[in-house]
Amino acid sequence: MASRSTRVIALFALLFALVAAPATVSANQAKFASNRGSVIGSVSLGAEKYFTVNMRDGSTARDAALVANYFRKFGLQISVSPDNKILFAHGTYGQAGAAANTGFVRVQLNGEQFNRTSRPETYPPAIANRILATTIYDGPRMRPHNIIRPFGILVAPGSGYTPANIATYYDYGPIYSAGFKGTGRKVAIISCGTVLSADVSAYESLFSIPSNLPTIVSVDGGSTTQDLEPTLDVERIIGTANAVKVFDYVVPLDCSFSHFADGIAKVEADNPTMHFDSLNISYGATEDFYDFTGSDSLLTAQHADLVDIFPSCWTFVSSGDSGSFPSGGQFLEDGEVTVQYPASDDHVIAVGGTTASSKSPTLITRNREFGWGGSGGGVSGKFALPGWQVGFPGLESTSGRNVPDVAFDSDPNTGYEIVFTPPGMAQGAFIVGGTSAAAPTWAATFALVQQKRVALGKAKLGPLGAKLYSASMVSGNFFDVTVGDNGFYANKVGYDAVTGVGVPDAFKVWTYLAITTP
Ligand SMILES: [Ca+2]
Repeated sequence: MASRSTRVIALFALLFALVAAPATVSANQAKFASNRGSVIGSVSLGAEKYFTVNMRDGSTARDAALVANYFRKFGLQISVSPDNKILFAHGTYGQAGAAANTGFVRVQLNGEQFNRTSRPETYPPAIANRILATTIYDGPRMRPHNIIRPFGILVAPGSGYTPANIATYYDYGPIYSAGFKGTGRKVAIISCGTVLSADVSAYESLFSIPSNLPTIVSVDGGSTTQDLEPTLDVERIIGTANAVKVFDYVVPLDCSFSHFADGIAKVEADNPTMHFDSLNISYGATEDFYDFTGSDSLLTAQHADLVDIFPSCWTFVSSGDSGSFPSGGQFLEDGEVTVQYPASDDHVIAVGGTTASSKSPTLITRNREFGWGGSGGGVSGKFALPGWQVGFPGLESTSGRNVPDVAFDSDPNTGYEIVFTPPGMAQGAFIVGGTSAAAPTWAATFALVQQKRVALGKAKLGPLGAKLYSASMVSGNFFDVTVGDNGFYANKVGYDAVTGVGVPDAFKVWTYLAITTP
């Protein structure tokens, strides 16, 4: 473990610019000419290829076997999820292309290179009728939602918030004092790249957390290269709930839409036996980008997996770090206002961000907490209001899904102290923010709720979305963020598309969800 004095700050900070372009709120519904990118090369037919196949609703074991056998005829290895809803395929691009009657090309779009199908997939009718979507099209990259503190502006401790600081600021102390730290609960995360045990151990040592290392689950070949995102996720989860068990579903470092969707599929396939309390996703992509690049099937596949995980496991998704505008490189037209997927899915809790400033770097108590300019938020062009938003006052839209639902500190200028070893460099402590820090904190908080409910002999909480919104109507449960904006949308009294219903008084929300709620 490097000492605090060897901390490396902003060494490879993501250069991040919020472009305050004129906004057009109707842009979500605009019809964009699809742009499938410029072809820059071919894809080797012998190259290794993983993908998943989502079966249509109501599929039986017989249906799954029929489709599995179809793909096997082309030499692909197929395994079927226990619920017969997903097939996991492994083989080559040549085999995948032959089965789907398509080919593959390497394309470049907005400076990003990826593999795509050369024409739409087609199957014999008996197969096509049973398939909902596949992840054969690799697609562009999902974006992680973390940012290393760029300037060292001190509205928080100089080394970023520690777990104890956050416990003080957001009132977790009484939960911990009552003996609830996540024992027996499980949280899954999906990440591109892995987390090093040495970093987690050093973090635990730094903050006197008992040893609790994550379990790594490799998906699509996985990756052994460490990355900041899962490191932040794991350390935020165990920093919030020391004893919760984290399962990191690691997909390849390229972070393609396809690999990421396969990660969600694997969590769905495992959940009936693992019984996860929550799933954290700290990645996203501009919602319209799926249409734009012709990769809608990849959104369809992710959505189907999230629906099947819900509500036995609640998914918490970071809303994005580019405010109400598209994520980096995934712009569609100047000034477009958009949200990111999967935060915009109607079966997840979308988590936005605040700037949680303290009285001073050493006096950790709320000074001002306002909406963080980077907090993703707005109105989905793809998903209607989830049930828990129907009829709720103050929404930006009464037809489209409003993003986010809740928030937590995310401004890298406050930031969290995280231990990480950048590839090829020494281990150090970093100050990291982004809505990626907020989503895992909420996922861990929900695990604390379920732990208390189980201890009381209650059923695990199902209708979380509705209960969070009703909790926010009870004075004191949430701090309503009323100052700030994320570019297009402004904070206001009540719900806003920057911070949702606000940030929690953790003990009061925990009490409401675990004890007050039957
Ligand atoms: Ca508000």
